[in-house]
Amino acid sequence: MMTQALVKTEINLESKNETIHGKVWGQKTEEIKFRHSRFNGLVLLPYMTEERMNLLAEFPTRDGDVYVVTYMKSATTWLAQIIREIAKPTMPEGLTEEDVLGGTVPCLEAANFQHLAAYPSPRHMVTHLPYSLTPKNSQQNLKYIYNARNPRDVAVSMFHYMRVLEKLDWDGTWDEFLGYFMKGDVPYGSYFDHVLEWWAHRNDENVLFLKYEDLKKAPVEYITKIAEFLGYSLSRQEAERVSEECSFSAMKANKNTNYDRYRHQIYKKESDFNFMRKGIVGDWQNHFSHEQLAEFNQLYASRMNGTGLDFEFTIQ
Ligand code: PPS
Repeated sequence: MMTQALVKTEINLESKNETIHGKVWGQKTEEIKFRHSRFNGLVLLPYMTEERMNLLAEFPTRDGDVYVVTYMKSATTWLAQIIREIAKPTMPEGLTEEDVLGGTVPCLEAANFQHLAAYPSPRHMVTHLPYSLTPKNSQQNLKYIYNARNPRDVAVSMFHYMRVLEKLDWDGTWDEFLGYFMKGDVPYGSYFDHVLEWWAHRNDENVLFLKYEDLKKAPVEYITKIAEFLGYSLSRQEAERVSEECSFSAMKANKNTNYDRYRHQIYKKESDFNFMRKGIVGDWQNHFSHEQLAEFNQLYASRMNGTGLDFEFTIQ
């Protein structure tokens, strides 16, 4: 999923009376120097206006819906592609992959609800919304796949991404960004709140809680688990095929997953940013100073100790 979801026609169509098209979204403040919006105290991407958030709160769920949920930069796009390869979701009649951000696995926050209503069941959608704001309906059979990634690499990935997003209009330093991240003053709020709220629901029957580092280490095993959760039974050979189609290099070369088609709408003009940036575990080692890491580890311990949730920060 491309978080800075700026497929303008979609956002525009969702707007009830006023046109958002062409308007500068969000604001900068003394404390937060990138453009952002806020909803009930939560920092969000600038296009997520109060109007849009209120619409999202009333999102009409449908029996069979599958929501892929992640904090930003936790490989939403990877999960979406795995789902495409397993479930083979299709576009609604009359819409092409180019019409809706995410195509066959659309992004909930960015999409036009009329478009989402037209998707055949079961719908598969991606979102970065925190637990409290993710659509729910106890009368329906809704499934959630949550993918968590270690926060050091999430911070690094988010830093690089936010610096190139045109609408955020920010090119601050890593040091400045890490300050925001540790305070939770980044789009979608505190990383720790996000993962821990979902972790608390990891044993719910309709929740599959995964980790990026596990997927990296054993893609075939976890792809098989995802398939089972969705009601498919994959042979080892099929799971291996999915794993290959969804490898970092395959996705980097695939126009449906590298988001290059949106680059002029999303990135700063001068940027040669690649959405499929590095796709590794451990890039944090190229960014954190000794002091930053010590401070970060303190925060990590204060939030994670005793929760049972932990991450690998390097893998072989
Ligand atoms: S977004 O914008 O928040 O929706 O981005 P998201 O898709 O969640 O996360 C992008 C990061 O996921 C990495 N990625 C992958 N890593 C390994 N294998 C595969 N197949 C894969 N697909 C996406 C992507 O490279 C981004 O991480 P970084 O560290 O920046 O490279």
